[in-house]
Amino acid sequence: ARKKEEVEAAKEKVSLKQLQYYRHYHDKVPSFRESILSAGSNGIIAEFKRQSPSKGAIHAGATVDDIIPGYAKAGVSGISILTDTDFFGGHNNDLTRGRDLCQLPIIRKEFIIDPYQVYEAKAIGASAILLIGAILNRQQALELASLANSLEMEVLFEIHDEAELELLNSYIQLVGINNRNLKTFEVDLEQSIRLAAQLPGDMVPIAESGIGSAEAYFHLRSAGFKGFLMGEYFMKEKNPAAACQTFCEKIKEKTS
Ligand code: IGP
Repeated sequence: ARKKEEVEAAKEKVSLKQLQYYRHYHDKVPSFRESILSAGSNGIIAEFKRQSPSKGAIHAGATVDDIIPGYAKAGVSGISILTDTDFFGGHNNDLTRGRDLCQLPIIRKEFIIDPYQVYEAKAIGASAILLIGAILNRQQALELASLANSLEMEVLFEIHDEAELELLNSYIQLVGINNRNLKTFEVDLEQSIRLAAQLPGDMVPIAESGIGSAEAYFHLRSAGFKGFLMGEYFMKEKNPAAACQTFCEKIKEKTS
């Protein structure tokens, strides 16, 4: 309900028409699908996150300028940037700045419930939007995902249980399985692996949350996951980009 009010206020401030004059609205953006599936890609999607409801402050005062170029240099496959302010301390400007600082695909991490937010994602420079199964019905999922595709953005659709498989549609390119139970905040990789086995074959499976070791990464990878969304493990460090670099090097060593 709070998000609904926030979106209504945003619409009053910046009309749909005005969004089309944003610098990035007509940009051709890089594809997550291509980046993740390309040869030699490590599939890591590094997240920029200052705080979260489960952890509180993770890296208060972090700036995109300090971190995103380093994530890119480390060799990740993509970037995730939170734009939700109330829960995650993020801003639309964080994403726009990120777009200017690297060539990687960027996902807009936001609680999307309204088409306006999809246009907004395009205007600030996103390659893809996150849609969260737990807060959408089938009709909304279809409407928002097809709109994203028509604006040449991809869709990462997040699910956390079998029932939410029903919400998937043909406008979804990437399916995120959240390892973290949003009610208990517990992380269970095995539950995600069981769920991944039931996905339609053409959707790229992404493991989300709680990944904090090379062992967990390889375990998920050998179970068929192609993408790995990692936030806190990097962001909790004083130098997140350096932590990301170290992790990517470790992965590379063990892969070859
Ligand atoms: C990253 P972690 O545990 O590595 O910081 O998790 C990401 O998966 C998590 O931030 C996330 C999220 C979300 C955030 C997953 N789904 C939905 C906001 C909204």
